[in-house]
Amino acid sequence: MELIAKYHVETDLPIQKAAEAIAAEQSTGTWTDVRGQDNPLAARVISAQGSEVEIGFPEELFEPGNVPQYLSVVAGNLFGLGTLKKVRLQDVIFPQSLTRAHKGPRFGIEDARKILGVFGRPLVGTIVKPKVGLDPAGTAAVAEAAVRGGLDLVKDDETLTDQSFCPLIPRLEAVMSSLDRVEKETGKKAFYAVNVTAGADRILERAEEAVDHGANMVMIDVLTAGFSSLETLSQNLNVPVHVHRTMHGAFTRDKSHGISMLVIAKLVRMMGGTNLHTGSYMGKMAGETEENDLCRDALRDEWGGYKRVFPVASGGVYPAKVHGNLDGYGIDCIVQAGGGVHGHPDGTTAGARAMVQATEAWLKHIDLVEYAKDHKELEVALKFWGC
Ligand code: RUB
Ligand code: CA
Repeated sequence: MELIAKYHVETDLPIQKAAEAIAAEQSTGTWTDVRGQDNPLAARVISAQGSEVEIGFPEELFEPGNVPQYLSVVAGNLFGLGTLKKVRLQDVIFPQSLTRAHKGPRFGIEDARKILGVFGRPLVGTIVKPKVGLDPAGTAAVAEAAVRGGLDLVKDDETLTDQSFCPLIPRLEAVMSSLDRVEKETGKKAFYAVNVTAGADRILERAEEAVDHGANMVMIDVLTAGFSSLETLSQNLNVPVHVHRTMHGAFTRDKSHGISMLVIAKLVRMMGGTNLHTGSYMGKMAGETEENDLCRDALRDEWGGYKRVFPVASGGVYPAKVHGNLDGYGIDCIVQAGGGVHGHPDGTTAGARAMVQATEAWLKHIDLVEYAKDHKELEVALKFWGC
């Protein structure tokens, strides 16, 4: 069995030669022939046409379970090859020997739904804003207001971890006691994804401490912390893991160079994320529709025996953007807004209600403007931000 990697390549070389250079550099070869390079670990060119190349890597090249090592092969030195002007890793088809080496999510879509008791509709979430500057009590007040407005998930910003202005454990305790109060009063449950991102030497300890102090979900910035840190969390914690993709633009944005979001989505599912930011169909960071579709399917289709993962539509989302995102992602997704909740003229609770109402309208196949006629928070939001 092989691992198959698909690349987009721009080069002045004949495409076959460029493909051979990638296969050699990433397996047994180097810039000049060396004795013994034609050994069974040599990668082969499966196809090279136009600018699209497929390379087959023998599965024995890989150390099962070692995700950094997989990346050093399929996404390693080739990006620096002087003969290639641009190269983008578009997709990776993993052999069973590697998918079997990872357990995937302990908590998938169905588990998260059971915890919340929410079925048959998308989850609606928020990022606490302002993203930094609030203290623990301030963060908890915003979280409480959001959940009182009907939201299912509240999360930290990717830049908030354990800084002195808002230390993690006091913040977590304040938010969880607010959410407990809301649950006792109204029966409404919500996740708080506390950002436990830290260096590899501390992340598990930090996450375990968070769970000991009542965390019902943790969040990790997977690309800055590393895929193996995500796997460490997902396999050791008894709570779902929300995965933010900050830094992805450095390699996903250029459609002819870098690494596709699809590859990141597959790795996050293998490593056990429960929710992954996959981009908005409409919003300030709107991705390419086709790439969003591919990520959505990679997270939710049958694959590797893994549980299903929620795609998260986020970034510049507000009520008028909800329908476009739900048309793309369907019911099994999380639609999430920061500014689009807390920037509502009537405050966070009203902003949360407007997002929930926009979601209800989509579920009922009712036009947003029509629905807003008897849903005042949505009406105010549409007037304020446009529709
Ligand atoms: C969005 C926000 C997130 C985005 C990142 O805030 O804080 O970091 O999710 O984008 P707001 P993506 O709703 O105020 O724009 O999810 O595409 O990685
Ligand atoms: Ca953010």
